[in-house]
Amino acid sequence: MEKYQHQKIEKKWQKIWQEKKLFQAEEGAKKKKYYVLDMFPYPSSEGLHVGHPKGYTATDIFSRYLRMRGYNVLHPMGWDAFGLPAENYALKTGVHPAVSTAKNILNIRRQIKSLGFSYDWEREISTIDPEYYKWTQWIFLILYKRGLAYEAEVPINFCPSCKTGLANEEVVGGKCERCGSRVTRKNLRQWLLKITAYADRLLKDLDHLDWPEKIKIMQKNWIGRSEGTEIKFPIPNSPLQISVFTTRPDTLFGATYMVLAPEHPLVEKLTIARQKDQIRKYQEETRHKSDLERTDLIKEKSGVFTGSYAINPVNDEKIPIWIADYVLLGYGTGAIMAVPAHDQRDFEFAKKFDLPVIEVISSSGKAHKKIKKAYEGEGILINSQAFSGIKSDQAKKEITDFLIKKKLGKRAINYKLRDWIFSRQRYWGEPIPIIHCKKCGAVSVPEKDLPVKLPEVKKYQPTGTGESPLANIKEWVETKCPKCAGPGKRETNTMPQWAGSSWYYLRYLDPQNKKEAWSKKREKYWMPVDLYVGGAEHAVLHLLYARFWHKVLFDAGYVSTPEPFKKLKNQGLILGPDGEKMSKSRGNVINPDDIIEKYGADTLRMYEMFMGPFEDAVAWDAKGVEGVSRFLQKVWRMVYGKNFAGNEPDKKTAIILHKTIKKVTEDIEAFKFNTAIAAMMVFVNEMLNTPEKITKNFIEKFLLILSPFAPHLAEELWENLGHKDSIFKEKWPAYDPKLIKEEKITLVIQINGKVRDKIEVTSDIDEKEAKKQAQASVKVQKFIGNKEVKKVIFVPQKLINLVV
Ligand code: ANZ
Ligand code: ZN
Repeated sequence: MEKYQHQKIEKKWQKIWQEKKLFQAEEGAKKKKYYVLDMFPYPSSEGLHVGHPKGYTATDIFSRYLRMRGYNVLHPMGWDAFGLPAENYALKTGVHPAVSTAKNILNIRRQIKSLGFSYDWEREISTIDPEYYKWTQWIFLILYKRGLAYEAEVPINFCPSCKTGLANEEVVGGKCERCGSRVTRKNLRQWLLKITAYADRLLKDLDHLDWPEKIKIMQKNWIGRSEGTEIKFPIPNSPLQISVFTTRPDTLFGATYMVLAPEHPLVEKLTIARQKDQIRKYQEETRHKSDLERTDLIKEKSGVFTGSYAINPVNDEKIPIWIADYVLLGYGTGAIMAVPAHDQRDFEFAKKFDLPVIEVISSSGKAHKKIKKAYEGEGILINSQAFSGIKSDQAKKEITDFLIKKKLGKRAINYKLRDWIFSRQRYWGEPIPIIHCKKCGAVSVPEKDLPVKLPEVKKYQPTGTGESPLANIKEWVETKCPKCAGPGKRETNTMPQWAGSSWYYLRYLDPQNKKEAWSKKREKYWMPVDLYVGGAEHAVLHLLYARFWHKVLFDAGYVSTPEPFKKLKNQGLILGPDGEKMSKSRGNVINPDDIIEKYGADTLRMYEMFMGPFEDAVAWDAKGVEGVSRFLQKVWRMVYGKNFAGNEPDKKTAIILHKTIKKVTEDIEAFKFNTAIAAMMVFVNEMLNTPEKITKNFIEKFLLILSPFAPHLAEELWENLGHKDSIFKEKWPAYDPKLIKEEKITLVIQINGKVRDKIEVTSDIDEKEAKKQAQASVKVQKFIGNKEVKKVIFVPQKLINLVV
């Protein structure tokens, strides 16, 4: 008998599937559709990680299963190919990012193909392809036309020695990752996208999504909606006012000082001559700090008095105005009223600078003699004149109404979400399709001139003025204004890596379309994505950006659903054999190529599904791989070259089969691949005990349920049984519920925890029926007699315990 040679059969079937285009999604079919999407990979030079196949195998099993159930399945793959590593590599070696990226794609495509996934390769896309990014630019222009893309001076991280803007990830401990110099903040002209205009919808529509609760909560926190009051504090003998945003207007009588963010525009006007030097010095120090450092709760508070005062609008008290770095310019109004008795940061600040602490909220309604730390909860107002004795909730309303009447307040909603800084001073990204004209301002590149192609450059070094290397290419930068035909200059900033991945699932619908980004008809048929699978690390940014773009496209009439991804699943990490996160430096990285070569793709696929629950992080275990490999060899020996007699199996054997079909079917639907595989393993062991009972029809059904998991092996054995056509053109086997019902099991009967009898019952017996039959047992009656059954413990299919 021939041995199981994975290398031979896997290559063979991958070739046949490809040639026959077996997994192509159909256009114009009347069938029910299902869109199964994987998060597409970044083609890194390291190639595929064993973590990738975990998600990809799950979606592959699911897609193959759905096709066998008669669905028209769209299951595509592509490359998220712009990105920093390729550009940094170019900086070091001079190799064009397009060259290194193409090489990486070649390698990672080979790896993905070697796993036998059923992608529709006709729909492969790459975000760096001008035919692709043409439409990324087109979407940017939709945003621009709708007033959702704008230019502004924004403080960004800037390295004074590299003379370039840095992403947050490139700042390590306040220093430039590349040269180690101290990073400072610099205002640079940037393009921003107005995602804040969609904050409420991005929040509300989460409710309708079938996503992990954990991810929804992360998005909610990121959007960070809070309701509160904006209060104006007048400045005596001046037309100026300071606006603050607070969620606690009930604490207004406890405000004993105010704080402006050091960059606040009023600081200049409010600082008295004597304080100017100190204030300037403090402002300068703040420029070197990140928001994260500034708001760190355990850090020692610091600040400087401006010399000016404001008036508390509820009691006309004069309170001093300070600046301090714990107040951020970018949140609320960039200024706060400080209530030391009820905000711990304010409390620490007040202690340090000897400012008064006035208790105005008390849980009991009584004042405390000494305050050792801020009480941040709600309660009953004290020391608050006419509002004393009222509960926080009510007081928030009444005090706000009072301020509204005095025209010194209004209700306000604030979001933590900021507009999305969308430009990068980088080469390897989509050019932003804008031309700057002295007369006409920022003008869209006309659609007929898209794509604005990325030109060749000689040097990838940033220019030193905070502009991208594109600014060095005079012939490219200098162009004509599309509006007035006067001289124009191209925008030299490029888009961030998030751009291409914010809409790629739409291009898969219609990747060859030269006239449109996608056709309306296809969009209507395929969208939304029914199932999206990927790592939880994309919980916030990618998923939020894609939802934002999708909503804009929805408003502009280009898509028909308000949300792109109906259902989301996150695969858990695969850890190294040592239980730690895999990393080169730890030396615990498993290379999928090695596993495929030694054991085969089917073993790798099945092992990754068998490791544990799909969402859990599980450590790699070489013994587990061996176990799965032995299982597949067992299946091979059970089937290959055998002549099975008869067609219908005997009843007892049929029951086992139908039970297994039911279990595997339900587990695939629930993404419980590990228990589906366990059931198949049990099944095979039982069959090997009575090999004479295996019939042809019977073994075929088993191969059908195995096929999504180990497609190459199943296909080869299917052929070996005499079939001319692919197993993947077959229907998924149905199970017979009647047969399963007839299955008998042994139920253990306990009285007060002691085994007293064992009876044969049907496997679907419920608690009520089990109790009845147990009480009918003669052996049991001896122990119960006339006693009353006080409690019943029932373990389905196993035991019943009567407590008397
Ligand atoms: C007075 C007050 C009293 C506050 C009190 C809290 C407790 P969330 O829920 O996150 O929206 N705040 C407002 N703008 C700020 C800024 N730019 N930088 C730092 N802190 C700022 O928080 C709202 C609260 O955060 C506001 O309510 C304000 O402090 C502070 F017993 O105002 B509160
Ligand atoms: Zn012009």
